[in-house]
Amino acid sequence: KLKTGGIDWKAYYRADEIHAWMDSLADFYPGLVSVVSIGKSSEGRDLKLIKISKGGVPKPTIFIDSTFHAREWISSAVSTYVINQLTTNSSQYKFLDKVDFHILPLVNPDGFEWSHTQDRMWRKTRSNHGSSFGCRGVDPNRNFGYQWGGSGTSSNKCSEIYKGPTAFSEPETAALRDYISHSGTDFRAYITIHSYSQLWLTPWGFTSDVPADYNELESLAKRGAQVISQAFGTQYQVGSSTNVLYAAAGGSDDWAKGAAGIKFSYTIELRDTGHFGFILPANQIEPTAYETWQGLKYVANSIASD
Ligand code: ING
Ligand code: ZN
Repeated sequence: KLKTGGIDWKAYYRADEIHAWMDSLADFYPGLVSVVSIGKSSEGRDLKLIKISKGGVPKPTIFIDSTFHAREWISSAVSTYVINQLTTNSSQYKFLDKVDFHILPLVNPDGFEWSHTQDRMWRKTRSNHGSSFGCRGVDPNRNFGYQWGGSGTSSNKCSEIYKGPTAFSEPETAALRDYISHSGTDFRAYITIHSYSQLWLTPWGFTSDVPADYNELESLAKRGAQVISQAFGTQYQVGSSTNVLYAAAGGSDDWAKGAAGIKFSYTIELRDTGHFGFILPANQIEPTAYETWQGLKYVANSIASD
């Protein structure tokens, strides 16, 4: 635990605590870490992204985000665990000579705070699109501009899967798009962390067809899932979103692959399979984060040796 802005993986933390901790890492590891705000949420919160790089020439980069959905608290507990590993144990990870990481723990900080203070089961953003019933928010994972508005989305402002009035209507999804498209980074993997169901999902979400290079995506995901299971026996299912779960257009992984051209684009649905669901007890943070980190290291190693 650092002296300033400390968090741990025994409890869930608030947006301000997570963001302050990220800033403290940038102070503590100036040669390894930088923190930038890639934009602001509807309610004006920073969208803080941490870059972890040993420096030198720009390297192939793994992008990880979490907390698209407000109630999926375990997702940012895992992404912060990854950040903690990559910073406090950086010398242990040889792949950092070959790859950089850009990590955005709280894509939807407004919804996350709403889930902490008002409604534990909140999913969407907190934007106001003029619903006559006073309904707020858009499903950020239906708001991306690749096949936007297709299967598994809704035009109803009160729906949990409201796609928004237009693609990228939300400042949060627009900021993510702009960062990935314009930062000039060579992104090789896009990994968005959700919960729950224990799934390692590939595109597409808009169709039951699979990408032309599906065999490569599936092979890496299956090996990653195998590595996860070796920690505590947690079983993950692997396949495309539509085929394993349900059709849902406008997801960020479809956009990352289809529009941004990032080859290894995945959605990971963490523990559990429904017993606790979104309300995963804090005593499962450490094992969940540890096992997921094993799978993510496998991805990092395979991109580093590419
Ligand atoms: N599940 C995802 C959702 O947004 C998903 C599933 C993944 C849909 C990828 C589309 C693309 O509905 C959760 N739990 O949020
Ligand atoms: Zn989700």
